[in-house]
Amino acid sequence: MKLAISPCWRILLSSLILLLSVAPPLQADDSPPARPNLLVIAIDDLNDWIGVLDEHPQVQTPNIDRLAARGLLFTNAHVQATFCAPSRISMLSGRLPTTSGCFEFKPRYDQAATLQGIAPWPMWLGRQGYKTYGGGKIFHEGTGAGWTVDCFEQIIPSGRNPRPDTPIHWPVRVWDWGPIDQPDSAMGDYHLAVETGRLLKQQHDQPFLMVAGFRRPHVPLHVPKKYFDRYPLKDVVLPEVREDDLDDVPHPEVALTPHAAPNHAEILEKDLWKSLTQAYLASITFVDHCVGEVLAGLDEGPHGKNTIVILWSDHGFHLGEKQHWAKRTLWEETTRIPMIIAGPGIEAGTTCAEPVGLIDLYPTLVDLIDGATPHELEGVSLLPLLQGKSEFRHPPVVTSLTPEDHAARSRDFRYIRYRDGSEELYDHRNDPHEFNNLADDNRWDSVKAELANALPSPPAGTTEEKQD
Ligand SMILES: [Ca+2]
Ligand SMILES: [Ca+2]
Repeated sequence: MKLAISPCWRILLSSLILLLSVAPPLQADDSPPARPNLLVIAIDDLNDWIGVLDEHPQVQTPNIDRLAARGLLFTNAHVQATFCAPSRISMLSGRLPTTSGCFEFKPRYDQAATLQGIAPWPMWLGRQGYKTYGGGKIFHEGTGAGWTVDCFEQIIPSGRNPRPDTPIHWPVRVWDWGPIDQPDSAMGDYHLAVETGRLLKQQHDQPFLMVAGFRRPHVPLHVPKKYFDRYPLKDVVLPEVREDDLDDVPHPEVALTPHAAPNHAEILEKDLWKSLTQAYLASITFVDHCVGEVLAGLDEGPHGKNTIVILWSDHGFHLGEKQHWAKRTLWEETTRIPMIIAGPGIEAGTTCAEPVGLIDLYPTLVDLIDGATPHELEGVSLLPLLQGKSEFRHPPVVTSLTPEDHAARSRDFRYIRYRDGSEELYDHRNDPHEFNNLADDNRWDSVKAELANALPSPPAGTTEEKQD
C-alpha cells in the first residue's frame, strides 16, 4: 500500500530530515565532555591560619584570600591521615588509610601491595588525555623518586629550599627556624612558582593538569628575612590555649604520639614560643607569595577562563595547642586544612561549612572532567557544592591516626575514639578550640552514637604495613 502524504506533511518531513542532517545530535555518547584545565596548588603543613579562615589575627595571605574570593572556600575541610605521607597517599588514591593500610612513611604509594592497579589521579588524568605537569612535593617521596616522575613532566627538577650553614634556633637541623639572608630566587618553592607561572602563560594543545607542590611552611622554617619582618617578634600573638587542657583527654599517651617535633615544655623553658610562631607565620606569607606568582601566570596567560584552580594543604599544624607541636593528632589543629576550588562555573566568594575531606578530591576531579570512575573511590564528589546546591549534605568526615584511633567531624562536632574505647567529644558551636571534652556527659549520647557510626570498624588483625 502506498502511503499518501499531504504536501503540508511533505514539507514538514523534509524540513525535519534537513534539520537532522545538519544539526549535531542532542545527546550522543561520543560528544566531547567539558575538559577544563586543572591547576592544583598543594601546600605542605599549612594549618587553618589563612586570612579568610580568620584563625590567627596577624597572618597575611593576600593571594590565597584572593583565590578564595574567586571561588568556593571550604571552611570545614579535613585530612584522612595526620601527616604528610599517608595523607597524600589517601588523597591521591581516593582510598582511606583504613583501606590501604598506609598510615606511616612506608610503604610508598607505588610500593603498597594494597594499591597495585589503583592509579593516582594525576596518572588517571594522563590516561584521559590530559598533559600532566608537576613540580615540588606532591607524592611524599618527593621529586625524582617514585610516581612523581611517572605521573608528570617535571616543571622543575628539584624544588628544595636552602638552609643556613649553622642552626639558628634549634640543634636538630630539620626542625630549625629563622630568617635566611637569601632572595626569593634562591628558594626552591619560589623557583617552582615562577616556572609554573611561565608554563601557564604558554599555549597548550591539549587540556592540562599542573600540580605545584610547595614545601613551606613545613619545617625547617627558613625563609628570607623580609617575611619575618612582617611579624615583629615582640608583637607576635600566640594561639589561645589552656594550661589544664589535657586534664580531660582520656588517652594522652596515644593522643600525643611522640615524634620529631620539639617538646612544648622545652619551647617554654627556652622562651621560644613567639620565635617559632613568628617563623611559621613568616613561612605562610612566603608560600602565599609563591601562590601569588602562580595565579599571576594564570591571569596573564590564555587559560584564565577555562582553568579550575584547587588549593589544599596535606594537614594542619599545632603551635603549642594542647601542649603539642606540629601534626599527628586527631584534633582540629592537625585535621583542618584550607581547601579552595575556583574557576569557571563556580560562584565567586562563596563558602561551605559542610564537613569535607581530601578524600573527596579524586571523585570531584572525575566529575569535573565528566569521566568514568576508575576504581572504587571512598570520598564523595563535591560537584553539587561547586554547583551551588546548598541542600547537599556530606557525611561526617573521618581522620585516622592509626588503624585503631579515629576521629569523625560533622558540621558541629568532633568525636574521637581511641583503641581502648575512650572518647572525646567537642561542640564546635561554642568550643572552637576543643577545650571541653563532653564525652562523659550522657546528654550527648545520641550525637556520639551518630558519629561513632561513621568510624571504621576495629580492624580484624592489623592492617598496618611496616617496612624498613
Ligand atoms: Ca605535610
Ligand atoms: Ca580539655
